[in-house]
Amino acid sequence: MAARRDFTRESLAAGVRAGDRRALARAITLVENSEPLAYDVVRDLYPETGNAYAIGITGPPGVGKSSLISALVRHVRGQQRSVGVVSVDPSSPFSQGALLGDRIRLADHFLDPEVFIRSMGSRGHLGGLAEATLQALLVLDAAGKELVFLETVGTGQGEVEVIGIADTVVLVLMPGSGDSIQALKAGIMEIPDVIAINKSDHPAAKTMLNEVRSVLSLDTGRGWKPPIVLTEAVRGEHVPELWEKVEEHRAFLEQSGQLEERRRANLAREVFAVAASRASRHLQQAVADDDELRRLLAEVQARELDPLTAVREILEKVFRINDGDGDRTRAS
Ligand SMILES: Nc1nc2c(ncn2[C@@H]2O[C@H](COP(=O)(O)OP(=O)(O)OP(=O)(O)O)[C@@H](O)[C@H]2O)c(=O)[nH]1
Ligand SMILES: [Mg+2]
Repeated sequence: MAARRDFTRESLAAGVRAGDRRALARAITLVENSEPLAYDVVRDLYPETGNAYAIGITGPPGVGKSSLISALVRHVRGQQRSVGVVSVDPSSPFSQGALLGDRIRLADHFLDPEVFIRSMGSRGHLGGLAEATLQALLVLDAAGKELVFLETVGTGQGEVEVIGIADTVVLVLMPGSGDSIQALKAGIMEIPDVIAINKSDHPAAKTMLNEVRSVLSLDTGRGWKPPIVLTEAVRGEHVPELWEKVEEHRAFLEQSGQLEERRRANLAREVFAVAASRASRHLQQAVADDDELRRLLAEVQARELDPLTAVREILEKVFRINDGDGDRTRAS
């Protein structure tokens, strides 16, 4: 094994394959910092991935996502399954903030060699958080983790990218998170696969349950009806039931052939999203660096040139695209 901080492409890939914690930590740090070595290692490992089952845990701030993951990890460790946890905090410029809270929540598992826990903030992700999350998942997958939990705060659209790579998405709500109910109802938030109403010790838990049920009754025509589980993460109440629902969803996907389909769609979307975000960054940089392109923008702002003519000229110069379709620039 290589000396400390002395990983080569080969030794790092080998270390990850062997599930070596130090190699895993190093590989994910490299991924976080968009280092070329991470790119090489993930590239080497990619053919060996596809075995881990990824569970996305999303929901508004403070509903108990980390507490639930901690309880779920305890539960699945009872079944001897190896686990990875990636906790993503898009709002945190540094991962330390997220880490502190999660350290407390997930502290029970830090000494367990079969559990690898990592927090990621938005710091330094040239390629975006979704890209880093996908890479981290692939690293944990190649390391032989059977289950990988992905935690991210979500109240609407932003988290979709991060959670979009999960096989099963669990939305965690708590009594009083009415905004999420509205978001679900309005279709801003996609209907998840499983819903946990956590902090069920709260007196308004039943009301919340009824509200969620009524929203879900509007969602027809899917083969899978999202089950709702009332949980109390800190005491581990109904955590086995929640896990059972995740397993049922997995069985449903596998038996109906939808798991493969979903993974294919997720990967395609991920590749497209990353490519689009890079193209968008490239475009911004190119315009910022080019006097002529900046002048085009100024002319639009001065109402001397119409916007679509500027779009056409910019696209032609930056990407050599000349189909004249202005809408295509709205990469998001
Ligand atoms: N009463 C009660 N409190 C809970 C329960 N689950 C979690 N909490 C508490 O809620 C607070 C937030 O829990 P976290 O697990 O950090 O929630 P989170 O959703 O991960 O929070 P962020 O990652 O910051 O969005 C903590 O103080 C927990 O102890 C529960 O079932 N009942
Ligand atoms: Mg958390």
